[in-house]
Amino acid sequence: MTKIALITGVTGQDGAYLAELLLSKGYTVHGIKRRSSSFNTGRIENIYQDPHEAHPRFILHYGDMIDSTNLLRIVQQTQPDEIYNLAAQSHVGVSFETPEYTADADGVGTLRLLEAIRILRLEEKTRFYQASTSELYGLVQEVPQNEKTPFYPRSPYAAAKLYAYWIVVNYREAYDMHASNGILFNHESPLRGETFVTRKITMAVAAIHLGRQDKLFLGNLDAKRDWGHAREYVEGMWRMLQQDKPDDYVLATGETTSVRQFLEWAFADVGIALEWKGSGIDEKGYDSASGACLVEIDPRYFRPTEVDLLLGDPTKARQKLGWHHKTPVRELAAEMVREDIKHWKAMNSRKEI
Ligand code: NDP
Ligand code: GDR
Repeated sequence: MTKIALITGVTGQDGAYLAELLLSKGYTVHGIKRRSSSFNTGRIENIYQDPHEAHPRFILHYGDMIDSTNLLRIVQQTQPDEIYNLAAQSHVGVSFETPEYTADADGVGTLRLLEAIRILRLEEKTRFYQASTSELYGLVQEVPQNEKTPFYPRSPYAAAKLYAYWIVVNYREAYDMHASNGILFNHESPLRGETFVTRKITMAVAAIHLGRQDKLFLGNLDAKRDWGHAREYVEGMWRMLQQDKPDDYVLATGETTSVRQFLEWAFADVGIALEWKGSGIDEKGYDSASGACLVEIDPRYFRPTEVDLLLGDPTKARQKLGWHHKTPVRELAAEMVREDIKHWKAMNSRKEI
């Protein structure tokens, strides 16, 4: 029997990779996309299927995590074997600007989906994956961070995801649901949203290299993150739902890198060695060959409360799921720069038409 999956957040980075993975495994994949006045399906163009085709295996539904009846109806119509809840206002910085919306979409939205499963009496049929996050660890309590490390959220985003994490655990225990939290550390790719720091850097470096942009403004360069490749992390999500028993797992690389280091690598990939002068918000990065100023600090990108250091311990996922990351962060940075150079070149040729 063909398995049926429902993915919320299918138009995002992880949704796109996961939909592709599940289609390759023979699933019928339903995805929820938001109504938008501008195009928001760019990442899933390659797997899009015309709804007029006979028996499409990739089907999109309009929906929103803040609309209970809509979610209930989609779950009822699709009768999924697996739900992957990836939809979220996922930007930590933006969550300080939109805290109530973030709580609704990321926190209560998760509850709405779990309730849909319960109301429709699908507890025995439907397995549930929750996109939990290393942001739950927030203020450093211990490193490396594993499934037993205490949480200390440092943003409205992390607080909303903390609620989602615990409501998943509670529904698993209260109603015997197959519901699992993937506590994923940062994962990036050429499909990464353009305002997250890695992609912001690689797009700017590619644009500077091609003469389209002069410099880049960033916030805290000293934050450290455990960065892996998104394509590998969605495989881990799927593996969690193939286990006999639900559980919570950390997916991480076990290595941490500063924003500054990632930035230096990205510039090195276009042949530029950065030289730093000044300190604090007056620190600037220069092209050591030409002397041009390429990086400045803009305090607007500082967060009211920051997460300084994330470093995950993926031992449990390795032992129980047989999952491990493959792409080192240095290679990831190089791939993203390469793809962004192609991206800007394609934009150029589109302009010429
Ligand atoms: P993205 O921001 O790329 O994608 C988020 C998706 O959620 C998009 O499809 C977006 O739609 C959708 N969405 C946002 N708000 C709503 C809403 N109210 N109703 C319905 N859909 C909504 O995130 P990622 O793919 O990077 O991450 C996927 C999930 O994993 C998120 O929940 C994120 O918080 C979590 N996570 C991500 C990590 C990472 O490093 N990438 C690490 C740990 C957890 P649209 O395209 O229209 O904006
Ligand atoms: P993060 O990712 O907050 O870890 O959340 P992001 O790339 O936004 O920030 C990482 C670190 O870089 C610092 N930083 C900047 N960040 C952004 N966005 N823009 C800047 O200009 C900038 N300058 C410095 C940040 O302060 C931070 O320390 C991501 C999201 O995908 C979440 O949804 C997910 O849960 C976590 O990863 C794990």
